[in-house]
Amino acid sequence: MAGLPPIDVDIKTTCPYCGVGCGVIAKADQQGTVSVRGDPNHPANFGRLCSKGSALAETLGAEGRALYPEVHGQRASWDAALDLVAQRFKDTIDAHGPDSVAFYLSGQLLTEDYYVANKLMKGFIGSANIDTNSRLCMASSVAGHRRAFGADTVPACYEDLELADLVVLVGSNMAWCHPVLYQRLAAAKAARPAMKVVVIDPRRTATSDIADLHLAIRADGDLALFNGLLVYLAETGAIDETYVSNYTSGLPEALAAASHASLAELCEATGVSAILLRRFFRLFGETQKVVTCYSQGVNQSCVGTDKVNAILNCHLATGRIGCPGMGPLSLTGQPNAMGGREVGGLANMLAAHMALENPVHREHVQRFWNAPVIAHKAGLKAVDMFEAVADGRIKAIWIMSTNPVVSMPDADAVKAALQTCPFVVVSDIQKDTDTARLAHVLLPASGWGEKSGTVTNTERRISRQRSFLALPGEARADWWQLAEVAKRMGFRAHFNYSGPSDVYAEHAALSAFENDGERDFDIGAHAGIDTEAYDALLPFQWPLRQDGSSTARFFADGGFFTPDRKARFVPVTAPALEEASEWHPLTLNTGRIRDHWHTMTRTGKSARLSAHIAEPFCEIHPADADKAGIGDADLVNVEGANGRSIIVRALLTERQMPGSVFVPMHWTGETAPSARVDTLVSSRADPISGQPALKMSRVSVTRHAARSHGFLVTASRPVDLPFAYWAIAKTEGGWRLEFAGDPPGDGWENWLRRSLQLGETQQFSEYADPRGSDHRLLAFQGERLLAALFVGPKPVSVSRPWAVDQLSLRHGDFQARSRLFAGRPMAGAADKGAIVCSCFSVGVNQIDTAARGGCRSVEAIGIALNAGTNCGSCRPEIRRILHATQTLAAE
Ligand SMILES: Nc1nc2c(c(=O)[nH]1)N[C@H]1C(S)=C(S)[C@@H](COP(=O)(O)OP(=O)(O)OC[C@H]3O[C@@H](n4cnc5c(=O)[nH]c(N)nc54)[C@H](O)[C@@H]3O)O[C@H]1N2
Ligand SMILES: Nc1nc2c(c(=O)[nH]1)N[C@H]1C(S)=C(S)[C@@H](COP(=O)(O)OP(=O)(O)OC[C@H]3O[C@@H](n4cnc5c(=O)[nH]c(N)nc54)[C@H](O)[C@@H]3O)O[C@H]1N2
Ligand code: SF4
Ligand SMILES: [Mo]
Repeated sequence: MAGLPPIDVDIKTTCPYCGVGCGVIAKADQQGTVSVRGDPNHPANFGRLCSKGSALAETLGAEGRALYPEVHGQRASWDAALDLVAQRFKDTIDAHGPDSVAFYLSGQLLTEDYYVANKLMKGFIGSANIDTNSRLCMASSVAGHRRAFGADTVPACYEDLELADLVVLVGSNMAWCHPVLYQRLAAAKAARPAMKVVVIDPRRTATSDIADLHLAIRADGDLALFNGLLVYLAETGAIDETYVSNYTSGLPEALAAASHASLAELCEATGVSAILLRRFFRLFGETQKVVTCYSQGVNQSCVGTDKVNAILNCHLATGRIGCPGMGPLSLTGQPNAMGGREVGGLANMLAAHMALENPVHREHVQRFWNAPVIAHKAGLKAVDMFEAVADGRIKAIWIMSTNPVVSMPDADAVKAALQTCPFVVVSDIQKDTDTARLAHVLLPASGWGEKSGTVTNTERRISRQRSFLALPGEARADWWQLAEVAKRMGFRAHFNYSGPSDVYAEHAALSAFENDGERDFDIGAHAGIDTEAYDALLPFQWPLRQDGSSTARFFADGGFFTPDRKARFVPVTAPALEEASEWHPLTLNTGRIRDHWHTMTRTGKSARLSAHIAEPFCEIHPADADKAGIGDADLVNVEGANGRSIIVRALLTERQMPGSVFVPMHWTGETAPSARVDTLVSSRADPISGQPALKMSRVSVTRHAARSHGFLVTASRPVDLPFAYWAIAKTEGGWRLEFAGDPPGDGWENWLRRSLQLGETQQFSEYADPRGSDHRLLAFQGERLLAALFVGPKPVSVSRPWAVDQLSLRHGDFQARSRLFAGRPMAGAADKGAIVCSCFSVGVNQIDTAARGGCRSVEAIGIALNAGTNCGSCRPEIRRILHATQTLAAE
């Protein structure tokens, strides 16, 4: 495989997190120390990186890596492990047919990995039981595109955001989830203040801080909203009649379906006042250059596909598509969500944007692959797939680059299904993920920096990921694992790739195979590309046809991929309002935070990224909290309609709408076992796309009573955690732990000694208040703090950032040590407060003080404190703090 890794050489690669797809320049020195910076020449980011991208080097550590194959928890050779996987899959297929096996993959795989998996399953095993976490992410957008355009085409590009006069963000927290694109938008708006931004989200998020208009929409109110907009556009003469008659069909039917609601009903269905509705409609109607971006607030819904089409209908009706500064833009979440779609790695798709249900396409693909069979019907989509595992229809599953025991809805059912499945293979870079723990065979994968291939971002731009690190232990690339199993299943000649460039060349050739402009996805220019050219590949947008022609945008002049080349309006109707439930009165909305990535197997390794938000939480409106007797910083039980419940910290905020709560998806069995939110999330899915409604389950929230609450900073990770609630996070020099539950039977000191595996001779300093309820214990080694434990009957008021800093300071004399008992800086000394800027570790109190001292802008704060001057991800929060301080001063 790959030769020696380059030392002290700048390697151009791509960030492995979100779908913005930023270019990164990485370098490793002799000792393996890695540095990263943004690639100034990459057209996605022009040198910028967000907090996660800038902290990439901190997430590459050896800690927890899977280093060699394991079979039933025992180390095994690659040969033994691969033989076993091939044999078990073959035996299962022989005994029960091809549909008794499945692959569950990920939008974080490289295109080459994905291509090999899809080819093996659909062309050689002969089943379409290959689905991916993109089902939870992009499926509704794919289905919406295919219904309207005849293909899964993203018509716009990033530059359109900068050229637009109105940008509408629907169900997207772009400031936190696509931060570099958000920064491009914010910069464009600052340079051209006439540009307007509308945010449509039930919550007031960091993204809404630059919005001219925020519509706090009721869950799933989007469908009524965009239907209302379509009717408004028709009534006010904003329809582009020429575009509609030349390039589309079905507007009258779509209008008829949309026309039912009165204004009052529209207000009811959307939860938005008539004044704000009119303002939005007028803005949209009057502005020609409109871009509508949408993400999980649209896709993750039982009516996700209809929501996508309601948005596309408005763009088609006004002809605002495919021209500079105009168009719908589905923001893709994962780094290679798009690549996965291009190779057809979903249960209802074929390769190269061909359709599984189309016999001509099936024949093309089978002939191109020279395959013995070809899947002829759609396979099981994610939710159905795990149900089939549970009821025994699927008897062998291979899970690669995803953590479904955490991220699937009804996650405990998924866990139980895997526990009973006869054969589970997991390929991951980490060995202790909640899913990897259930593997019969664990295959160690090479990770970012070690692997090589291509990814496609939101704007159809294909970039290389290049390796610059040696493979750790026996880790191997995912495509290689799949190809080796394919060979062992008897398909040697068809999977004999010498490297990822071979796979890519074949993928490119298939995209052009008998494609006379009939299919959008065409990178025929790279058919048969050699390794040298592949290694030198610069980022480019598809299509890039054999003759070198390309296009940055689609559909300005029609040319849709339907049989008559016309786009389809899809008539959609808003769902009936859900009945209020007495037992589960609140809507559970879920999603992401700024500095963590999904199940935290990588970002959780960085102290810097763990500082911003270190605990799972439930955002709740103060009025709802009040009704339930919940105070800020209380712990709460969130109970789902399935009777399961989680424990998380309450965060009272008016940014949350009454009747709805928000819980992030990131915490796991490894980091906070009582806080796996997907155990409560219902697996109800959109009937067209199969995408589950991850943002609208029913829950109730009550105060969680615990006898003891505690906070611990410690140099080593505690091993024994017997508490109802705990959440652990990495810090500089150690760990921080929040916990609550019954006090340990043998006392705090014994527990601490056991949990931190401290020797019998370890001395503790102890403070207990006279009533015996407040305990503080300190352990030192020389001048170094090993552990500081703070326990009380209520959530303990300790300054967390200050306590964390004590781990890396020296504590020379007795006085300095006993000061730690206070749990906060001495009177007069500064307490920086909760971390806002993770790059420079600047806290909210420091920003507040600087604001009171005269700093009036985000730039001024940057000059005074450096905050916000590196990655810029915290700039929306700084702006918010400045605003709050200034408002208070004015009162
Ligand atoms: N920091 C960070 N960034 C990420 C990721 C990460 O884990 N961490 N993951 C990446 C991935 S894979 C994805 S898919 C993207 C997701 O990116 P986003 O979709 O932007 O993120 P989410 O937080 O899932 O949800 C977006 C918003 O939808 C809102 N919402 C909920 N229900 C509704 C509704 O009915 N209507 C409307 N209009 N809005 C609603 C929520 O309040 C939330 O603010 O982020 C990518 N980027
Ligand atoms: N409630 C709720 N649930 C959600 C969502 C939500 O908004 N709300 N969002 C959904 C969405 S949009 C998404 S995309 C999913 C994401 O959910 P997951 O895909 O389950 O989350 P990740 O943590 O990204 O999992 C990636 C896994 O791959 C491993 N890995 C990293 N690199 C490699 C590699 O190169 N090869 C291999 N083999 N493994 C690797 C990581 O260690 C990790 O275990 O969650 C979904 N679940
Ligand atoms: S915005 Fe951040 S997470 Fe997304 S690709 Fe760019 S650097 Fe990576
Ligand atoms: Mo996603």
